Amino acid sequence: MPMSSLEEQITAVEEEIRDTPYNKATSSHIGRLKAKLAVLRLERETRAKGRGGGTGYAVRKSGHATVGLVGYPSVGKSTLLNRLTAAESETGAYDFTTVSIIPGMLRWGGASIQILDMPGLVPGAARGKGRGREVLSVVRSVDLILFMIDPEHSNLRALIAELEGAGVRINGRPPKIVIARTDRGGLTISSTVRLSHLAGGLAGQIAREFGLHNGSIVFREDATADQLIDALAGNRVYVTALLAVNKSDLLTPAERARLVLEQRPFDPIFVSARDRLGLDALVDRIGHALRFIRIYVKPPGRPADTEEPVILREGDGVQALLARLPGELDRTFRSAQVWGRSARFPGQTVGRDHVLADEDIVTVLVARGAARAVAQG
Ligand SMILES: Nc1nc2c(ncn2[C@@H]2O[C@H](COP(=O)(O)OP(=O)(O)O)[C@@H](O)[C@H]2O)c(=O)[nH]1
Ligand SMILES: [Mg+2]
Repeated sequence: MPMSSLEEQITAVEEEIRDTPYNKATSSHIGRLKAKLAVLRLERETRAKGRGGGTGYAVRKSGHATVGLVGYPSVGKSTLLNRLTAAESETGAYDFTTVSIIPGMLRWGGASIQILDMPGLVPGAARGKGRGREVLSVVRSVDLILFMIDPEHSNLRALIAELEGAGVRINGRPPKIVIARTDRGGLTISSTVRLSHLAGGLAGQIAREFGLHNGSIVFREDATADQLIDALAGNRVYVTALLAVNKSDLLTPAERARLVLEQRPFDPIFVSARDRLGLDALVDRIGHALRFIRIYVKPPGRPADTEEPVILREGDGVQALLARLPGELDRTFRSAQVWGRSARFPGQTVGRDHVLADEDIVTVLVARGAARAVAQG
């Protein structure tokens, strides 16, 4: 099948979905179309990867977390980046001044946060417009998306649709659906709750669009067709997003109030990058949203280093701590001892998979014969 034909099929299905009014009678049909579209988009990704596109785009991640700054041209992304960080991002009053992804670094508490200005994310990015594929692959890897709008460009719908189409789910969580494939035996669908969106065999029809004919699907929530499609596609990323409204120096209180209503469920942060208004509050919101945790390393037989905690993220475990410490701990690690909220009792002995909590104290023990020095954070 030649390339254009795949693009044509994608466009045709997108149009059919757009042109079909949604109601009880059409919901199954739309569910199947969405499944078909998801499968075609996966095929497009596979082909792009085969051509060497979409992977290994040259943005070196550094710091404790990475934030992607996403918004239409001229809303003030470069100005903000320059205000918050030491980045050298071009600014101008016209569109598309910045042509590549520009990184900057900012500090919050003990954490360093990398911010990437991603101007190439425009409608049509998934088709490769404006280096869109590369930009989308970077967005998929960030820890937080910071959307930016201004009073003139406040409708994020097209950008969010572009992200959704690339498998990015904003402020969501993975659906509670467990899928297993087998070689034979047909498809079993079961659920622990009543399924109100996927009745009438729709779940099975969607599964078959994905080539799932044998195996099982277990629903642990009343999932929608979209959620089932996400679970079947398997390559979705769930990213937290915040919304900043820039150029708020131009807004009247009434316009501000209108934007707050319009942008629900976001809780917008009003800033003026030019006049440096609201920037501390913005950085605080970013820092809290990234859910950093502080780990105090205690070398064996010595007090914990409470001056310089190791910064990790909520959900990180001992393994992530090892990666942050000097030495070859990944190889020589034997066990760890933990004091604090994640420990069942003070000094509990744990392994690499143990999930840590904010302000835990950890001693790393290495295998006998390995260098005993466990450096401080
Ligand atoms: N009034 C006002 N103008 C701003 C503000 N921030 C940026 N601008 C102006 O908006 C234009 C576009 O800014 P730029 O940072 O290049 O936007 P980008 O395309 O999103 O990177 C420039 O003329 C900036 O001076 C702001 O907070 N208030
Ligand atoms: Mg710019």
